[in-house]
Amino acid sequence: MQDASAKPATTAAEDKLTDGFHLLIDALKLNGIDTIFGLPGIPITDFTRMAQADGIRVICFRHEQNAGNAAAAAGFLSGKPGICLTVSAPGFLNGLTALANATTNCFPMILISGSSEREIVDLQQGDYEEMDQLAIAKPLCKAAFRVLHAEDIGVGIARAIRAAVSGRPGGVYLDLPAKLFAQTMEAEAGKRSLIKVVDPAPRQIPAPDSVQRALALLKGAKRPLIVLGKGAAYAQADADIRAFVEKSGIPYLPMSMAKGLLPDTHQQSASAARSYVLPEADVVMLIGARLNWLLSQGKGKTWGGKSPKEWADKRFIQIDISPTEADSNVRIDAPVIGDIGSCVAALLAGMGSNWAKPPSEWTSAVAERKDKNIAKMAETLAKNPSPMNFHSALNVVRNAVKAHPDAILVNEGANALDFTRSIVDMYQPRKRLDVGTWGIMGIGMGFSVAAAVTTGKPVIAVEGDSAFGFSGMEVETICRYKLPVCVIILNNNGVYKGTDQNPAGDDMAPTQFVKDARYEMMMQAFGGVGVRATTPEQLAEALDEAVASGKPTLINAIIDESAGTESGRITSLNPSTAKKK
Ligand code: ADP
Ligand code: TZD
Repeated sequence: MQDASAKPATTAAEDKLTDGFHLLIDALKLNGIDTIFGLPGIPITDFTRMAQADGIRVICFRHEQNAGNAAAAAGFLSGKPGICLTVSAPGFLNGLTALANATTNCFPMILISGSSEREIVDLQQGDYEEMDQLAIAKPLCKAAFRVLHAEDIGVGIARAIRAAVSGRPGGVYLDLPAKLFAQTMEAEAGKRSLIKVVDPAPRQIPAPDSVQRALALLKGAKRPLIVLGKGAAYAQADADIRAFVEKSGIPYLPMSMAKGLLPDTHQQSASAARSYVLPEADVVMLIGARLNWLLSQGKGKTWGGKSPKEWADKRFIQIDISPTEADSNVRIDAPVIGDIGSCVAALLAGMGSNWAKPPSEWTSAVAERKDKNIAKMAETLAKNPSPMNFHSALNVVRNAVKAHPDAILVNEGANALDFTRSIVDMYQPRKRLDVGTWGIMGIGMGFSVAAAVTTGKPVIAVEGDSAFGFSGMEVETICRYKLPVCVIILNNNGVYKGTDQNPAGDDMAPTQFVKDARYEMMMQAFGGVGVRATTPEQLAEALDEAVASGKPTLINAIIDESAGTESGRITSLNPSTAKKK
């Protein structure tokens, strides 16, 4: 029986053809890509429909930057490149910030943008959304490609995947002119043109002598320290990393997105003694962490140097996949170049069975500092001031993450970031996503959507009220896809805090927002749950309910508007004027 409502039967000749739309879908599926984050419009709207019809999950956003951030986070969490799909010029530019941020953070993603007529763009004759996108993307990502012919789609996707995930991961741009989508070719030939990428991120085995050099240095150390960075979290070598740290007995510091690789409550964690271990250590082993600004470039007072730029008397071991990372700031005495999984496995094997733990003077001195600071923090967390402050609110989040260690914590803001990082312990790898290497605001809702879609676990997003504003419209996206995301806004009425005053007029100060803003109503507007919480009890009740129900929830947590300092812990990066009024 023929179904009268079925689409018109294709002719035999049409059956033998395929086109750009379908080759692109087939190429992505062939390579295990099952999700696209994007925003439709000319020339990609039909592509989103066809991809969805073909079983790819298409998650559409309200702004391309958030789709791009989602792709980047999906890339970090899964090790597969996250895909962001946008329209030409303005959509492309909106996605570009996320692509640049992904590259900076070493997250694999591919930004695929439709583009206008090449002939018109190149002669600058004024096409709809005219822009030379390839040229603009090139300096901001690892690689950029354009595909002009349908038979090259397979190669284009293969090159984009390899560039995104091999070596140091990063962002890739793929330019697809509108005409390409409708180009047809013989289906059989099309199929043969596709490439299933074999071993997209090949292991890079470290040179055995580099491993020996590193172990010798570590063995001779009196006050060794391990620093785990987000590269270590990305590498998905969790068991070996933990085994290596435990077998070595060396205190370790996790960078913010490496928290949870070993549980933050681990006895070797030196997080609570950071300002003691950095200057005191004599040998430091970096595993997937760069000596950039987040680590004071490896020099100066943070590291025990006497002046801001002085190199302290230290030896560094650096494990990284990028050979040019070593010596970028200070001398690296023992670079170990390879993928972290292979490097850590080689180190473990090389340690033998009777590795001596570090001297107990060192480990007990670290433990003493740490215990003192943890006790001090416990005292602060036990206080219950009115109005709430960062500590009393975040104590609630700390308990919730302890109860739900598989939940993913997304975090942005200034004080909201610094306090969350130090107060909320993480227990499992890759459960913390934050502002990363740039300290960028705006990742919040994109990362949350990706975390929920990629893992299916509950997501708790702790957001400064300013930070939330950069991607806040995506609460609609969260409601539309019914994602288990609970957004907590630590609302102090402004950027950093809400108490600045304009000394010269009626406008509010540059850092101030509308007072008592009802952010929770934004979530209610789209059918989610919105709660205004003024006490830790109210916050705890709403958060528990959100995690239990999995319903999209926004908690407007009202905190003391005078709480917070300018730029949080990086106040000193603000230039100050020498001119007196
Ligand atoms: P953090 O901000 O946590 O200190 P960074 O982003 O500065 O971390 O550093 C991450 C480092 O990890 C980068 O230098 C990158 O080259 C490296 N890296 C990423 N993935 C791997 C991997 N699979 N193997 C080895 N190194 C990696
Ligand atoms: N724009 C972008 C894209 N990134 C940035 N980092 C900033 C601006 C500057 N900035 C920060 O570095 S933190 C921050 C801004 C605007 C917001 C801080 O306020 P908040 O958090 O309300 O989010 P706290 O808890 O009140 O500090």
